[in-house]
Amino acid sequence: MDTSVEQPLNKSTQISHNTGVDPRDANTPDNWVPRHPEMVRLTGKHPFNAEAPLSLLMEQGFITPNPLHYVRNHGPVPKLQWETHRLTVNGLVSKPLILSMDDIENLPYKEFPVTLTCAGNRRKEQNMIKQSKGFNWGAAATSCAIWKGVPLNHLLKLAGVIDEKTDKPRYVCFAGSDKLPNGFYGTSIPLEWAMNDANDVILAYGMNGEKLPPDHGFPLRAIIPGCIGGRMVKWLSSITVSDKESDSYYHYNDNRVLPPEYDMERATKEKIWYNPDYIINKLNINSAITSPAHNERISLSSFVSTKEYTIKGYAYTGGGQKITRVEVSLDYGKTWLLAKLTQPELEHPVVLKRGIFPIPRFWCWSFWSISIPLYSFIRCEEISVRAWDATHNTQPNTPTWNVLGMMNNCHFRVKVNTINQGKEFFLEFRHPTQPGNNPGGWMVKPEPPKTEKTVSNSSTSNNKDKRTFTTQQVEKHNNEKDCWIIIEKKVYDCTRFLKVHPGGLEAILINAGKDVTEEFNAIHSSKARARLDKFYIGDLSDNTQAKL
Ligand SMILES: Nc1nc2c(c(=O)[nH]1)N[C@H]1C(S)=C(S)[C@@H](COP(=O)(O)O)O[C@H]1N2
Ligand SMILES: [Mo]
Repeated sequence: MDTSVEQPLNKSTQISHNTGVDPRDANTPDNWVPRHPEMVRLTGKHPFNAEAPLSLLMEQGFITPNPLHYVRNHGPVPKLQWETHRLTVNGLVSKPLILSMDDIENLPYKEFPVTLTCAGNRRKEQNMIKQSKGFNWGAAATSCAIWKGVPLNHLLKLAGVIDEKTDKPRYVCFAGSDKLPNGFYGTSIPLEWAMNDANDVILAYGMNGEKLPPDHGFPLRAIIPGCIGGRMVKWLSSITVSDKESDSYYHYNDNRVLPPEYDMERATKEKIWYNPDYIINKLNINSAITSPAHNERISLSSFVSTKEYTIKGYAYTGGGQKITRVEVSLDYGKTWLLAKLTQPELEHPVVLKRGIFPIPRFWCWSFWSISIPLYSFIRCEEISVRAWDATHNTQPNTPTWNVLGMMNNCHFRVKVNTINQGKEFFLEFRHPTQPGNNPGGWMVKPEPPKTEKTVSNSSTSNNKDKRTFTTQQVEKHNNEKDCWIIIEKKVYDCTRFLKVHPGGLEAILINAGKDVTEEFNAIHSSKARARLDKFYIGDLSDNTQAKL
């Protein structure tokens, strides 16, 4: 590892970098991709979407070690080779290029830290209000690494980009190598954004002094500082300069904030996906409390010996703006206390080496902390946080639900409860949610107990001659012509559904014949569950254990 990358600001707890293949990936197309066992999986076994446990992420400090960086994969990781991979640069250019990775590595480079954030960060809070179309991100869909790569403007000049200065709209379209149910992953940004040197758009082949790990786009990906993660195409295979935006399905159908009254049906009917006003590019301002952690406790007896508690967290914003202040409230936002801010980016050796722009751009997260006397918790029911940036933009008090569950940035609230165990009294803290289907969080409503009525209303009642199957019997129906699955001990024959499944045929087929409860619940709404009722054929017999 390049030593300039290591820096004193990290109090990194040693985490293993020699992560092997996780047994959970054994029967998936990703059975060759090394992954850290502590990553919290959010979409069952496959595809891999994961975040680090929030406290573990924060313990790493400013730079996130590669194995703990959040991952967002729409499908299987393409198996690419450094030696054979090629990048094509074409479209509105006078000298189209086909470059090898060695060619790219021999071009000038920039190296600097950037915080990547998925536009779905903190989505589970929205899902607790109403299930959106997206899976349950907690507050750790954000991570920071040192990226190294060729400036995109340099490459485009080499290719002889045509009419760079035109007043007509021009776009740089990126395409990945991951073939998904609706074609290759791809998206675009305005050409002008890519050409402005101060925007630092690069095509990266290095991450924290190493080659990119497979999950993060090996061998090449786009890094667009200040932008949502969704535009930073991984496994990059082509760049096209065009007078139109990317034609990828994913450019239009993902990473948009639709008005709250739109559900999927209405959005598609009204073709609202193509409304340019709803695209997300720059990140919005956001912050979260990371200490106290969820379920952290303070014994009231410690009030005698310890006088203070330090509340901590992160904050970030988009477009290179500076976070200028973070405030904490202990009384539901009636009054706010000013937290101490640190911006490790400004002192980072890699940043100092390249020099700070006359007007500094902030591409990274900031950290904040505030020490309060322990007794201030006594009447406190909730700790909340909000950040402000240089444009005096701040976070809203309440979330605005939208069908893709994007850009949630309402005040992050941690509840404070007093509990007792025997004679001991504790303060116990609860975060709004826990990532994935993990239980816990004050926003999570307890499951209503299953009454006779709810059971008889469910799919079982539609079938008079109810059949039962063993897991071994279900396992045999594992292909495109005959495909059964198990969800919560119910067996479904979804052969007829395969072709029309919105998530694609593959998504079901890799689980054919298996128990998919975890996968299904991670991403589907109750509506989807209702749609499945038609395919219900019977129950799993009690003497077989469902394999999870
Ligand atoms: N080719 C490709 N690029 C992709 C994606 C993908 O699924 N395929 N996911 C995008 C999304 S939504 C995000 S948030 C970032 C995540 O990058 P990471 O997995 O390295 O954290 O990659 C983006 N680039
Ligand atoms: Mo994302």
